[in-house]
Amino acid sequence: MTSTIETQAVPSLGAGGRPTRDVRVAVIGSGFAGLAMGITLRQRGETDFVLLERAEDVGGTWRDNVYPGAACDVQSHLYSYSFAPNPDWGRSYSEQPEIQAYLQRTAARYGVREHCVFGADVTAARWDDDERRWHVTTTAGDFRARVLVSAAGALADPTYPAIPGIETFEGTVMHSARWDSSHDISGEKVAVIGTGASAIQVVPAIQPQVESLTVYQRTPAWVVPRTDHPVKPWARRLYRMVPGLQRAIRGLLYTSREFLVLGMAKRRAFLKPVGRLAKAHLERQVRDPKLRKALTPDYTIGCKRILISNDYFPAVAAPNAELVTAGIAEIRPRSIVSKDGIERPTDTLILATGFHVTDLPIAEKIRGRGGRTLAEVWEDGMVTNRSAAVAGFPNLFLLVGPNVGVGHTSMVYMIESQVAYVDDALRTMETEGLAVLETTPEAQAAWRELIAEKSKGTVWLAGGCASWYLDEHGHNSTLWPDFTFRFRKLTRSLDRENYVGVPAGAPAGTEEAA
Ligand code: N01
Repeated sequence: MTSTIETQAVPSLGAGGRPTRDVRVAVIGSGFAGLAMGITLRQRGETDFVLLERAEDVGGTWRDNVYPGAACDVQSHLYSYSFAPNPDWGRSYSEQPEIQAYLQRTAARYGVREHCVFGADVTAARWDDDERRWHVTTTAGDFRARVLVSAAGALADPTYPAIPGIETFEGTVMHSARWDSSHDISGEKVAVIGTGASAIQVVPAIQPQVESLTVYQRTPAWVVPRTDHPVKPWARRLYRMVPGLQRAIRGLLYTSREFLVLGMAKRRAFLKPVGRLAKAHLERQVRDPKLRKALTPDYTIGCKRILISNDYFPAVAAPNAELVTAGIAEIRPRSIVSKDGIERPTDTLILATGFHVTDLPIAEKIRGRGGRTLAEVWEDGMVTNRSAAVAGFPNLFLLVGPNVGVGHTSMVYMIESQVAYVDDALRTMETEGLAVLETTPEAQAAWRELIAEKSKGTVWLAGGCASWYLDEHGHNSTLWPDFTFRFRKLTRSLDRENYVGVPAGAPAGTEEAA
């Protein structure tokens, strides 16, 4: 791409008079989504872009989540880029180090690493109507970009529970996504708060090493068996020799997982066999009826993420482990007191309490036309056109934002769909010579309506659970509530009719008139 989006050599100074680097495209984040965007830009010859990364390495959530047992619960043949298959996956469900190494390798192989600005935490991004550019302030300098792509991720910023006294705790506190590998928990009295996807991986990984393990459960999870196995060397050789085989397996995995959507979003009766599988798994693994009852959810399977594990229940049932369901009354400097009045001495407290998903912190930092932040515009719920663009925020595209989440399949599929859409938007700007591309409020309203319509009667809304899939108003603002191939179809190319474009060179103020 030689002259995609209007570029003018306007010298500028950023906040505090600091020099500003001009780029065509600034991408926030270098996880799966940011890297995919960077790779796509590179592949079409664009070199004038940066990936602003607050950490010192690529990888996003796979760089950050280094807790013991961290692994993917989607098979690697599917949970990887379609354009970069890896015949050498060591297991069917890869562990965090292998996925992180894959991302590092892929970033280097596609020449994206050199576009990363590490240590660049985006503190503010402001649209300037006169310049028709984004001013992006980071901890590693200021940038001015024609187009801003937020790939900051939904599982990026941990949530810390507001439990009385938590700030007085004198032992070690670690969020699962901020694991301190230098801290040795061997022989300690350890408490884990949470029973989500992260907790059920960390619990069995640490249970054999600690003196005692207390799991504080607010809501039990439905857990199904994990069919994980090492990939034999001959199979890896075969994948290398016959790449089509890996593609075929990917296709099979994708198709079989889409069947879950039938039960989750169309007809809940289809979830019954999955529920029976989970129940049988629990009955097989937990003999104690009291513990089994405490671990049995009272909501429809699929309402919260279905978890996969073969070793979570045995770990909770181990002699050194205890499941506490009474709720936490308070945390004291060296102990935790549950609501039934029992005080348990605690050396290390692990918070497997999830992430800011429905209140994305990046939304507080991005200011569109008129100076309002995305968070302010989204006060009544996150609204977008096609989960990618927001009216009043010209030349901004979101990846892994509202209503692209999936609980049943690979997020990478959704990311690739979104990147193709943004890529088409950039091409449109190039071919039409546009300086500004902005979606309309009408398109947003229609997308919101579509999501609400598709969400009606789904297990996420009607399954009888509370989950981070729903926002504070009870709206589904996180999940794509249909087959993922339908999302891909709807975002295959830019819906140009839903955008207002301002040609390069048009006088200032044209935006409002358009
Ligand atoms: O977080 P969660 P997670 N007091 O929000 C509990 C992805 N992921 O990090 O259910 C007591 O799911 C909360 O209780 P409740 C995946 O998309 C993927 O585990 O709200 N408890 C819940 O049990 C996943 O969905 C992989 O009642 C409190 C837990 O903390 C997402 O990350 C692996 C509490 C939070 O569960 C998040 O998973 C790991 C409080 N104040 C994660 N606050 C893959 O394999 C919260 N809880 C791809």
